[in-house]
Amino acid sequence: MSEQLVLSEKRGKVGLLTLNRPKALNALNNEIMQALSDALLAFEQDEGIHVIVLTGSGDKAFAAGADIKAMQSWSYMDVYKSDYIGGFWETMKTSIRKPVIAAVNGFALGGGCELAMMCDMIIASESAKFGQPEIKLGTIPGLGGTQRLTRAIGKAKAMDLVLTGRFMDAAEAESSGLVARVLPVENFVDEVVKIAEGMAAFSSPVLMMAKQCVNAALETTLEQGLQYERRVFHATFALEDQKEGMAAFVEKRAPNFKNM
Ligand code: CO8
Repeated sequence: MSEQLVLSEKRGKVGLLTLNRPKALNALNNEIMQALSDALLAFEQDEGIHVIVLTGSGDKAFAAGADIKAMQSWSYMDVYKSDYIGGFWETMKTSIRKPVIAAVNGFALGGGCELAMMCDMIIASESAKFGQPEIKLGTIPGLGGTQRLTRAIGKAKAMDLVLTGRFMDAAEAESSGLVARVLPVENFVDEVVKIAEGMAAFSSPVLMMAKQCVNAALETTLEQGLQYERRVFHATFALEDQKEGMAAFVEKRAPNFKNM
């Protein structure tokens, strides 16, 4: 039996997905991206799961990029026709409404860094290394590296990484704004899952609404974003969970969200 390319595990209300090509530092090919897409959609459809965590197997890499061995002999038409990996973002953008945390435990390079940036939040281990080294291969980032990285860390740092191909360590990634938190290497994934469990205890529809609003900030003018946020804020008052959350606060007890 062939090895599973993406391992899927439920930990309470947290869905943990692990890229599983450790010998190739979890390099991304069409098969692993299809498996990841399927696994994400399965958790999206599972009402018991509120938050998804994505990490890499082995202790060396989240993902060391697109699979260079698979790509090396491709012609322009091969890449164009296959839209190599490109369709994955469509799934993330339109179908995955639950929060996805990238737990980056080692190298997140090229497509690996781009995959982490497609997630809603990046938590890095102290050993994490980020980079867009495509320039060394005679190509450029093709999954958002020039766009998302620039929005995340600004032009100066993005130009530095994209034009020199150098790697950025976890501390620099955190101070640059790419990474939300840096955690010790020891028990790293378990600690990220704990953070995810904390989020997963909240109302699932409200988590989705909050995610949608933060993402809107990247696509709209400030005025449009503020309008959008206000409408969604109003909409939360139609939820039982808003009634429960505020009642629990007033009654000095823990809320019991029903996800409705
Ligand atoms: N693709 C395929 N195999 C890889 C990759 C990769 N990206 N990265 C590592 N591997 C393999 C190695 O070939 C090696 O396999 P083998 O033992 O069979 O030779 C194994 O993983 C271990 O790697 P190393 O021996 O090189 O390990 P080191 O610790 O010496 O080095 C590094 C680790 C620094 C991470 C090094 O492996 C490296 O530089 N890897 C390549 C990083 C890179 O350039 N990434 C960018 C790839 S291009 C890309 O991602 C473009 C995305 C655009 C998508 C476009 C869609 C439209």
